[in-house]
Parts: sequence; structure tokens; C-alpha cells
Amino acid sequence: MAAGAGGDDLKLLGMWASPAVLRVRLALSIKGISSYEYQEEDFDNKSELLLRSNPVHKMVPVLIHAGKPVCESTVIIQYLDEAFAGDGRPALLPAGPYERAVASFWAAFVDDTLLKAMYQASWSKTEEEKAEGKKKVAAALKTLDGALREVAGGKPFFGGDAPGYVDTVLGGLLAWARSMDVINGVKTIDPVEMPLLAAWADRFGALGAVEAVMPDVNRLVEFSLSLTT
Ligand SMILES: N[C@@H](CCC(=O)N[C@@H](CS)C(=O)NCC(=O)O)C(=O)O
Repeated sequence: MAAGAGGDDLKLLGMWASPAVLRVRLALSIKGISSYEYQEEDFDNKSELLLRSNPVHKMVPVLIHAGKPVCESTVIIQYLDEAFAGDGRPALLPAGPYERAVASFWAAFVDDTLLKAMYQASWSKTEEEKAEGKKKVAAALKTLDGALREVAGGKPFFGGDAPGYVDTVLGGLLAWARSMDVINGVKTIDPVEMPLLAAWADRFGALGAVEAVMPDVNRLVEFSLSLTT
């Protein structure tokens, strides 16, 4: 097993197309933690390690740090931020309790509202349900466009001058949003309707630490279409 930062063993159980896994990979990359072992899971034949490490949900991502499992993507990012603090590593979560609460609120919004809408838009049974899902995606993204103005106050990222917790949580959905662009022939993050968020997506996607872990959009398109056929 590769030695992680600080001499600790780090292993990530994941699946390449998972937005929940991608956000953890983004957090690791932005924090400059590169020496971890990545284990790709086959959902039809999950590893003993995954079943043992996440016996409640049996889902990825799971981070195993020095033999101890941490589950749930947002919990993993918070854990990484605390366990790998200092040493010149950027902090993802803000220091102040109020700012942390605000960041947690928006991260929960991404999961509870945007992610659910994206599932509905992509994988509903009927075209009507999909169309309804697309409307919900657009509404959630517009809300995030407003949040970027409110929370970041004109700064380039939700985290301020540098990407932070909300950027990584939302960033995990960026590759999927781009695959929706290809499939639907539209701009999911519409630069006219949500200009701040569209600029954020371009800026965030162009970061070296982000490009390094983003999955190939065409591969995601094929994967997404294979789930609907
Ligand atoms: N709330 C969880 C969601 C995790 C999740 O949905 N993982 C999916 C991949 S995106 C999974 O492991 N699916 C396998 C299965 O359902 O058997 C998190 O954020 O970590």
C-alpha cells in the first residue's frame, strides 16, 4: 500500500464514474495528497474490503486511513481536511463556525436538490419525468448561481479565492453535467441563465488539480447511455 501524506496509509475504494467518488478525488488532489492507493470496485462483485468497510450502505466512496474506514463522501472530505491540516496544505472548510455552517448548507443543497434532480433528468423511466428533472436541475443550478454571488461575494470560488468544500462537492457533478450537455445537446450550466456558475465551472475545471482527476466525458456519455438502454 502506498504511504500517504504524513506517513499514513490511505486507500480509496471507488468507481470511476461516481460523482461521490470524484468529489473525494478532487479534495485529495486540491489538498495535494497524491500518494494514496485507489481500488476500483465492480458493483456486480463488490470486494470483501468494501463490504466489510461500509457494511451499512455497501457503497463507494470509502476512505481507509491507517486501516480505519470513513464512509460518505462529504464526511470523508471533512475528515481529510482535519486529518491532513497544516504542512502548507490548503484548508477546504472555512475556519469560522458560521462560514462552516453556510458551506455545509450548500453542500447539502447540492446532494439533496441538485443531485436528485440530475438522477431524475438522466434515468427516469418516462420522458415526462426526465423533462421535469431537467427543469429541477436548471432551477437548482440557478439557485447555486445566486449562492455564488451571495456566499463568495464576487470571489472566484465558493471557497473564496481558492477552491473549498462546496467547490469539491459540486465539482464532483461537473463531469456528469458535461456528459448531459453532450446527450441533450444543451448547455446544462447555461452561461446566459447562470453566468457566474458557468464561469465558475470553466475556472474550476481548468485547475490542474481538477483536470488531473476528471473522468473522460465521452466515456461518461457512453456509460450514462448504457444505463438507460
Ligand atoms: N451519499 C453517498 C452516496 C454514495 C453512492 O451513491 N455511491 C454509489 C456510486 S455514486 C454506489 O456505491 N453505488 C453502488 C450500489 O448502489 O450498489 C455519498 O455521498 O458517499
